[in-house]
Amino acid sequence: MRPIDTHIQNMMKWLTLSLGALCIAFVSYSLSTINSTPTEARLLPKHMLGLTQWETITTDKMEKGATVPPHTNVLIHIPVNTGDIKRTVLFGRSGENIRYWGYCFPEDYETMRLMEGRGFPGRIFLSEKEREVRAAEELAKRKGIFTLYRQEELTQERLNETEFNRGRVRHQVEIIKDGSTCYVMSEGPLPVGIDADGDGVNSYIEKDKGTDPAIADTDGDGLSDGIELFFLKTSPTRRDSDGDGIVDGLEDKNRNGKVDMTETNPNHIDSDHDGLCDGLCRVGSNGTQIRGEDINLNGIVDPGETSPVNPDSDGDGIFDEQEYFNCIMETGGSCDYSAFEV
Ligand SMILES: [Ca+2]
Ligand SMILES: [Ca+2]
Ligand SMILES: [Ca+2]
Ligand SMILES: [Ca+2]
Repeated sequence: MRPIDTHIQNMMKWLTLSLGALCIAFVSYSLSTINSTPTEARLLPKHMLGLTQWETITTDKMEKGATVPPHTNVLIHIPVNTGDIKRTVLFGRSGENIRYWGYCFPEDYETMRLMEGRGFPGRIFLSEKEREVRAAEELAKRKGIFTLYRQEELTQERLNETEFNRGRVRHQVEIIKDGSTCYVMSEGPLPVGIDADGDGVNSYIEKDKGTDPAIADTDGDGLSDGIELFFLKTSPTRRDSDGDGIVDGLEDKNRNGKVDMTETNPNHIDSDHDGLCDGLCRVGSNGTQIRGEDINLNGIVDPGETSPVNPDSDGDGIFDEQEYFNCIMETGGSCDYSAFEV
């Protein structure tokens, strides 16, 4: 690793560990120089300027989607009138694996100036990973202290209680207002952008995944792009992700992004593992037969259909697929859903 990289990484670590004090330094500095210098210069104390690279993500870039580079001081300008955005959406839900932290200022510096007397005017945010690491550091510190001096008080409860949780870092923000200017420092690249259609997917990820940033449900299957991408892991551009004939929105009926007990799995053609697919699937050696459970593909168990979430729909101890074969034996083949045969 080049010395400059090591230096930047050390800086990153230092910045992270000194978050609270540093933010206050930033703000004091910014308030003292309002209107006389560029924003970048206002947000860092003089002695730190030039040590780490700066990059600004403009409102234009935010609309199209951009990447926050790692180990860089990044300023992002969130466009006005685009609606408040969750931190997790703004940074593309990458915070569970990547340490990042930052803070946002109100749209206008006048508001900030008015808030000056009432403590820190910016709002701090931390990624999930950052919180986890901080909590672990606090825990390690606490364990050390208790082991040496207060071993008798080392209960599980005390171990779980961290200084961090008791408010060492205050004013954490999860909803970021449009028009805000935010500073962010990250250990890894972050996909960043606005969420114009409110589907929980930012403009960078919409571009990356080929979904429409102006339509919340790109494939029109009843599930938003965000539910599909982040929760169900189904395709946001294909209505029937698993190809069993039932569209994703009829499989996750209550559209909560989870496969509940009474729902079929939109990523598995045979949810109850009884050998018959949830809707209708091509079977047989040449794929000319069509067989399944919800044969009219409406997401409801109608008379004449077996349940795609119960391998033994009538509870007689014989699995549905066997019942199907029994039916063929008894009727000479009229269970073959010939109406659907191709
Ligand atoms: Ca979106
Ligand atoms: Ca969809
Ligand atoms: Ca399906
Ligand atoms: Ca089945």
